[in-house]
Amino acid sequence: MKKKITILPGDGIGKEVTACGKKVLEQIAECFGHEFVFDYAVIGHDAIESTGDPLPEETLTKLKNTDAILFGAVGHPKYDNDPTLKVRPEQGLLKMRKELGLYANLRPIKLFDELLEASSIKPEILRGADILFFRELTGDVYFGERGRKNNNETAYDTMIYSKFEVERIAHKAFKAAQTRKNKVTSVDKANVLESSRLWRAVVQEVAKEYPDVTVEHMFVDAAAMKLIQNPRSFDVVLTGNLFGDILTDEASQIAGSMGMLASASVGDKVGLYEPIHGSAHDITGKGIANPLASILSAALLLDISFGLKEESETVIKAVEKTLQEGYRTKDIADSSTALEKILGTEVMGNV
Ligand code: GGG
Repeated sequence: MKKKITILPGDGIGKEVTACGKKVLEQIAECFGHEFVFDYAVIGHDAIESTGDPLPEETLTKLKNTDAILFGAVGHPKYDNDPTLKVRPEQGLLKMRKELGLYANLRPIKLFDELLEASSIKPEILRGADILFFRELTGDVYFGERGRKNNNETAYDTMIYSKFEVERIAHKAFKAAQTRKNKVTSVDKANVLESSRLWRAVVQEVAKEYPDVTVEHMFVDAAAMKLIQNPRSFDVVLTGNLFGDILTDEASQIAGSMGMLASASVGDKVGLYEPIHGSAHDITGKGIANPLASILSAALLLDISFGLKEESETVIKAVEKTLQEGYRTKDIADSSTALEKILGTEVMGNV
């Protein structure tokens, strides 16, 4: 199979982890006789520095003409405490999702047995937890009207959803549930928010087309609690952009660390694969970033965009074997782990 993959390293540790994801893809191509052609593009802070634009036109053109995208992260600490900076790295990410129609963000939360002790949650609660989040990605407060008024003393962001936006991601979530445990938990805040009442009504309508799937509706505050209290009670979780952003960071504790969580953003065209973590400038350049989220994102890319199931499974098994061999980065090491075994690109050797 011949395919073009565009690498979008972005900022901070995005560069380090996508380099590892790319090496694993190269290894897979060699082992299975595929030809993957790679090219690069800039986004985020790096792109602002070089072009003034967090998503330059040249990048967008490349992304519209590729078979799949392996993305790292965007962000830079200089923007965190300076509201006067109007052009921000995250705008590149949001614009890319909108322009490429990437409305469904799949975030699998699966704990490798080897990491049972790495989590702050008790092993007996965690064992066997396996959740697939569907986070809506192109609506909600991220794209609603926002601004300032009253002489800049009042700020607002609008939570907004339209029926078609909820429908299309709900169908994806229900279809995925049919291949798993036939259960969808739809998370909203329908006791307070009008956009959530629409969300719930639309999900109830879509659910009628999937009589074999059990659907439950849960308020986001209750879901946040239940995720930690009883993670095994979830199968597919369907939720909006903001709630999904927050809940999946929380759910990373089920998998041991943010450094373990991969994601796939899909819509009607090209697929984009990225770790859920950000640019982590505090650890950039130290060689201690966990590359597994990027490597597992590469596994999702092989499966979802290229339909290469065996190749994808090979990557996941290589990650498993590497963990069994005792390799760890700091974020997943418990007190009993031999820290001299540092997780770098060992996964490649196990492919
Ligand atoms: N790889 C994920 C990433 O770069 N996250 C930084 C960020 O700005 N995230 C906002 C979001 O995912 O909506």
